[in-house]
Amino acid sequence: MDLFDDLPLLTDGALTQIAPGAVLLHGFVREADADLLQTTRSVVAQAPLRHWQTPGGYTMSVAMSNCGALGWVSDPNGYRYAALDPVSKLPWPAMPACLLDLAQRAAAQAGYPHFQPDACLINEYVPGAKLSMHQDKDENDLRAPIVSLSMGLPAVFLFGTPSRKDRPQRYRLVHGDVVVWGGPSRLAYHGVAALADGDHRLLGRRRLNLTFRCVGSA
Ligand code: MD3
Ligand code: FE
Repeated sequence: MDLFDDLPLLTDGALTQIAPGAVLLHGFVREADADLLQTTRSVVAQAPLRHWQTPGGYTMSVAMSNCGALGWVSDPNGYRYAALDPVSKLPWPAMPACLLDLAQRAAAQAGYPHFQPDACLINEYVPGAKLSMHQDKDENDLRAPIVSLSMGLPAVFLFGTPSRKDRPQRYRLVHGDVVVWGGPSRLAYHGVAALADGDHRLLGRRRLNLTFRCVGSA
């Protein structure tokens, strides 16, 4: 009998159910990480990362860009999905095939075989950057999951419930992890704690997070 039989295997390829409908695929990107990163760099070369203003009048510490038909943006009038980058007035870069493929394979592995994302939000964190607790509910089809890919420095992810009052659980998300958030977890409150400093072999003092979404039309 193996003493470690009942401990979760947090190795690449392992899968952890973190909540009903939320599945963490440890190290899902495997050796494709440098290619995915290069592809992400080519997207942000066309659509620069920006610090949006929130409706509350704050400047976000996380810098954001998008690829795909629609992109998430914010200004003092509110949050929305838009087909054009409001600064350049250009369409967002198309979603690169390798990113779409990764998101679809992850969704299928988590039990969502027909995932067709039309938006990919790219978040860049530097040490100290954080994302306050929020729900993602501006998408029209809430039956579709959101797929997230973490790259670079590790982050402490705060994962609550659909009720704002419940205290969040904390999870560490590391380079190469993919999480699929659907079903009962789709409207959970969540956020990211202030990024701790560090030095990642590919990204230096940064974390990138990509979230793939089905926004659809209203
Ligand atoms: C759980 N981004 O962009 S990804 C966001 O690490 C966002 O940049 C975080 O929250 C980040 O909106 C978290 C994981 C994530 C994304 C969407 C979710 C978790 C989610 C939607 C519902 C529940
Ligand atoms: Fe979110």
